[in-house]
Amino acid sequence: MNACRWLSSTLVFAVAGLLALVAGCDNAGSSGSGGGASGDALVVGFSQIGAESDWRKANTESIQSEAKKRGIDLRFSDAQQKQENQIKSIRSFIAQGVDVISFSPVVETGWEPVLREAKAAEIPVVLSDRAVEVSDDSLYVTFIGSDFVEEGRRAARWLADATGNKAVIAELVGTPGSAPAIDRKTGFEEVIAEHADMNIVWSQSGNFTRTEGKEAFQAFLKSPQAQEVTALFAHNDDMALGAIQAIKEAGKKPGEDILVVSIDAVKQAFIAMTNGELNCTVECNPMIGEQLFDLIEKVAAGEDVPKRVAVEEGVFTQEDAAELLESRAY
Ligand code: GZL
Repeated sequence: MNACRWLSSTLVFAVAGLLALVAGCDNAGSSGSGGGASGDALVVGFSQIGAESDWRKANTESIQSEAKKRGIDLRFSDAQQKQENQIKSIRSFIAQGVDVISFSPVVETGWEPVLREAKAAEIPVVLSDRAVEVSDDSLYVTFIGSDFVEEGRRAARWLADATGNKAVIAELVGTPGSAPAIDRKTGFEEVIAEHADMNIVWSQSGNFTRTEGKEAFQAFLKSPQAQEVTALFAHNDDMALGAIQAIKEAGKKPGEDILVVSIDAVKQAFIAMTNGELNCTVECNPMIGEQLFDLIEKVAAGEDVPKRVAVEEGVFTQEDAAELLESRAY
């Protein structure tokens, strides 16, 4: 996208400015070819999933603040967790002729048509946070995100250690069809399959939100089957915090009657661990703005980048929580 620039009042600059102004505005809104800004500001279209969790809000803040720090013209859209909104935004970015498109895909499938349109417009695509399932991986240049399978394994390993490999488990699943929901479940089940006395007896989506996590678990706690449950595995902290509220309202002690292990490691999870209500949270780092724009700037400059970039993260328990709480950035 060419930025319309306002120049000083001398005749030479005025004429040059007028020509640049006409040229720049001609490109605004036309179906530009993308692939490189003729102005000096890099123009990036970013489609964010929504604001469904504390993790997502921190991820958005990291992306927006890093773009501002770098003087990048960020066209940012919030899809309210709806794929059709993300597809509309990506089409708009193509029409605007942005230099690079980046997005966090709410689910893994259904992206090929719009990614083919971006490729036809010669606009490179960078996946942020979550992966897509496509038949042709040239439809995106690179993907930066966490290893969700390993996050699921880490949650299961903690639970096995904490229970002597014996737990009757309820599971709150993330958004159906999303990479983190699919992969965290895969990793968790891979580890508990090694222990005959660790079994998932109930599994339902809470769509990564606190409200839906509470509602789903509240209903489950009313069932006879809930009486045998000794542990809850939630695919993110927000659903775990909703379920913790439901457990307390049912007259039980979260963290004791029902152990709770989740993923993200947001600040509210650290507070719940200091209160003894959450037992373990596996880190999934949302603060990827710097790494993301390093990649995007390289892609815009036509430099080679790895197809997959991982994000470093750890595991935190009640023993860590008090001393680390203040240092948590999200
Ligand atoms: C994980 C991210 C997930 C978080 C949730 O990288 O995609 O989405 O775990 C968020 O909190 O909603």
